[in-house]
Amino acid sequence: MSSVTEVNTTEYEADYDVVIVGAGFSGLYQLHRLRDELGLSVKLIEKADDVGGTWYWNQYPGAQCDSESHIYCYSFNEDILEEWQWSERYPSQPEVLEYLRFVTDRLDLRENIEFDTAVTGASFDETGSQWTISTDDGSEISSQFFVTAVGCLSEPWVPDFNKRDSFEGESYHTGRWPHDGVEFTDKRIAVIGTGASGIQVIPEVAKEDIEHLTVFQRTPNYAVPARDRPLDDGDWSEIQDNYDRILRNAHESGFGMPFETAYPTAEDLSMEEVREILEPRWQEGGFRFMLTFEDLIINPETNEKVSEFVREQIRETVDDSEMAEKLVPKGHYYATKRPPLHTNYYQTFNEDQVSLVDVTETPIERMITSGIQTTDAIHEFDMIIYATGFDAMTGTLLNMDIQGRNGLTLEEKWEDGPQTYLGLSAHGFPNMFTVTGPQSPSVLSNMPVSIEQHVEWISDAIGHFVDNDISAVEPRKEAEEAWTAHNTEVAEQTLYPTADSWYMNENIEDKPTVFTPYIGGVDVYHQTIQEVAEKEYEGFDLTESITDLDPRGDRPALS
Ligand code: NA7
Repeated sequence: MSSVTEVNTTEYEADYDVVIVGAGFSGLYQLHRLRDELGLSVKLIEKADDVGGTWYWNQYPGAQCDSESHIYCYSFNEDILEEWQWSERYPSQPEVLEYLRFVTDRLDLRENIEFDTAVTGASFDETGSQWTISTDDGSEISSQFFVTAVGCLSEPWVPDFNKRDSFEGESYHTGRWPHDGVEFTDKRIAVIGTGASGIQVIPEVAKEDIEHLTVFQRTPNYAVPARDRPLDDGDWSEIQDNYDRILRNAHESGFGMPFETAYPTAEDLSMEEVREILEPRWQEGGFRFMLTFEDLIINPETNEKVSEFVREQIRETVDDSEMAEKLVPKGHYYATKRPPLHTNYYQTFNEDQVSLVDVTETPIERMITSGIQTTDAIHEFDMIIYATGFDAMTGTLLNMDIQGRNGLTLEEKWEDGPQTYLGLSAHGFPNMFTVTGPQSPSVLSNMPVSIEQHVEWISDAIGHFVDNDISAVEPRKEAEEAWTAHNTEVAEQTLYPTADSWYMNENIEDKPTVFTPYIGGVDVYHQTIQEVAEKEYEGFDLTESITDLDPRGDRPALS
């Protein structure tokens, strides 16, 4: 059970009931739910000049969602589901952005969004049980609740290469791509990084009338063909006829996708039998391939067979055997780093104007005015594209200077890695909720499914607190410790911790090595957070507001 303390807050009227940060998938739905279903006063603050979040910033050529379009969408509104028709199996960045603009206008959300405004600080004032949020235009506003909807991969990361700024040509990060496009014609171009973004941008750049493309690869990836295709009216009516079932299955699955794993294990199968099973799934493409064997991510024997199958496909696709060997991943298990989908990625390396530098053999020594110097050569470029990823999961949250009770900063609290209760809240930070925060399924799921779970849970919780005159709500330290320990325990039963991935914070040197998302499954997770709500927010301390107590009276100590 939760415990309730009583305190007077009537003299501390906040500007808003809720301030939300971020106008991507999460923030938009959060705004709608709180404003239109609960009737609360809500302000949404967004750094960009439009909605879209990830899909606003990542406008590089080839940017596309790896989830299939009919499940990469909101499911909460029947009319929106009926009115919107996706054009491709996987939605490209422009189409997702258009969709989010459509939803924004359809729900009339713009009037509550302050664009072009970055949050520079947020601090919790204990006396009034409210947050003060500072922004880069010098303003401050207050709210009882503070909801971060800042995404998991929104803080671009550029490695600290020696003399990084000395390069005098053009340079771009995929996660901050210029919205008026980039001209590639006749240029010598470098792409650093072969994660999901690099794997999407590389074939698109190679298609252009360029002089040369050089890919700098540190870790080869296991990329599975997307097999994208247009969706016609026939496809669409089939989806519409089954939409309820498809979306229900997605919400009740482990990864937020409506595909069932077909086989329990490959442990006892020969490589020949594994090939027979995987071949049709490889031809079908997409994440269904990853979900072939149930124990893929816990059983090294199954994983090794699936990994070997992917290696065989790469060797078959790339003509030059030396190049193929460089592109074949050997040092980590399949899917322990984010498994990308691709369209013609490996085929690109058969083109004359494309070359590959393996930086584990010839590391980058420094950036120079004309390009990149490795241990064995000087490579001259007109343009460097950094596809080097993000300060994932915590980067944006920690850069917002969030201060909880007694001036404790989130940065101090998470010095050794995130500690949360349910990936939704943190002890010492009352009345703050994180949509798809660290230690929730987030990036290990089809994001809109996890986003809807969180937004609906947070909305119900805030509605309950408002209805019951709860002025402050904060998870207990023991509840948070138990959730953090559970996260680690579940992760340790899998192969994930064996890889140097951004799931493990390993892409950035100073970050603590810890598995950051929750791998217990979207379905299990949903049940857990629902039970917490049903038990009157078990694990939280609730502070009730009444008028006849001293506002500076007893408060739970920051332990
Ligand atoms: P990722 O998946 O973090 O990929 C970043 C890539 O950059 C990856 O190949 C890294 O190699 C590489 N990298 C990072 N630092 C260096 C240095 N110092 N030298 C060479 N190469 C480097 O980011 P993405 O943007 O591709 O994808 C992020 C998510 O966005 C994706 O999962 C989707 O959810 C959408 P490494 O593997 O670390 O050796």
